[in-house]
Amino acid sequence: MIPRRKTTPVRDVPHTRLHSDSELTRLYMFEKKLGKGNYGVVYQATHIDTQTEWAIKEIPKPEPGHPRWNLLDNEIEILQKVDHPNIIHLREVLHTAQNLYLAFELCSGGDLRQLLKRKGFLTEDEARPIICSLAQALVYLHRRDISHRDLKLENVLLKDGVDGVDGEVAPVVVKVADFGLAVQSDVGVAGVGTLMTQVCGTHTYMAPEVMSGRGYSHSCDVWSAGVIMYLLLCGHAPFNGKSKAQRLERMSEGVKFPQPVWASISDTAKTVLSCLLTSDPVCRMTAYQLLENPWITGDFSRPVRPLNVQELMSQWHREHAEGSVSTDSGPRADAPPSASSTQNKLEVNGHVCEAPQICSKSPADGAKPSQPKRKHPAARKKRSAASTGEKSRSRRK
Ligand code: PIT
Repeated sequence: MIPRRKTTPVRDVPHTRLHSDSELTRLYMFEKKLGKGNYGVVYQATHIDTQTEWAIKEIPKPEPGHPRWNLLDNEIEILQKVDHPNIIHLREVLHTAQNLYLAFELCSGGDLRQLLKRKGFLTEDEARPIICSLAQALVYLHRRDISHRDLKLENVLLKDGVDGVDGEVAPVVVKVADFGLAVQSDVGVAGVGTLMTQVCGTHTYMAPEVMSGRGYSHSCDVWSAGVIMYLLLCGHAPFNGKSKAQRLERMSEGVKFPQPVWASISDTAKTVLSCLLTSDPVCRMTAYQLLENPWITGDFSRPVRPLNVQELMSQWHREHAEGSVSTDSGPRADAPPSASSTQNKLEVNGHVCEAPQICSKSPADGAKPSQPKRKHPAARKKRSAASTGEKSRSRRK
């Protein structure tokens, strides 16, 4: 069980009031433009006293009382609460009369969209550490009841350049950025209680429950992580459509793998994608379950834990199916309350999970019990997919 947050401590990020922009240029030397995000331009800059490199986002101040102030205050408050190796670090906030400046750690390698544009697609071995880091950042945020709500390739930054020998992607450190749409809900709210309903984010990455205006929670970030993983592995978005209705229809049908490149991608990766891109948010994999998945850990020797209530219930039914349980003699004393299952649907406390998930099945590929255990990627050196017995491309564009 994931421990829930009590209160999230706020880091002591210095706030400096400056009289003019020239005072700012005495502190920092502004260099090249790194990018343009929501409501601001990001520059590389050197802190003159320490000769250290930073990324500074310049945001024009809205009029006093403008609703954008609430968004900015919220963004800064969340940035002050986070401290994780895979989340961009806010160092300092500076104000002049016209502008707000947020000084972040420097990520000089660009973002995942630029990387994908250069490479076309990534191999599983290249994508795995990126998805693992993303999952670690999401577990951290979701434990604090923070939903990012705008995860996309552009918002995942690379700490350093990644071009290794022969066009291979060298090991990367990625950082989640742009908390402009993030929210921290009251304890438990985004996780299990009252749901958010505001439609926000970017269409390609938007979970169906967000797009349709139904209530949503942290699990919308997991959907976006699934879209990112799909894009990284094949270079195409998983769900397209001319209209919102068509996109929603395709999402409810489940993820498909039509491009030829999928033929050389492991079933384990496809299973993970099916679990991340499950349209019912209750049945969707969590960030924590993603971290524990064999595609990430490489450990195929342990049975995968049930991923959701539906799977838990299926497991319960399997375990109780033989002999002792008579289904027509009323519920057993140890039957989970208010749960019932029909062939393809399972109702848990009033919620019906639609499509049956395959996520906790032992992976068909590479799941030989005799395989050597691999350590978690965070603690191990990179090993090739071949050593895990997984079918994996060794392509290079
Ligand atoms: C870069 C390079 C870099 C940091 C950033 C961008 C930061 C972007 C950012 C934007 C936000 C936010 C957090 C981080 O809330 O080193 O290209 O709106």
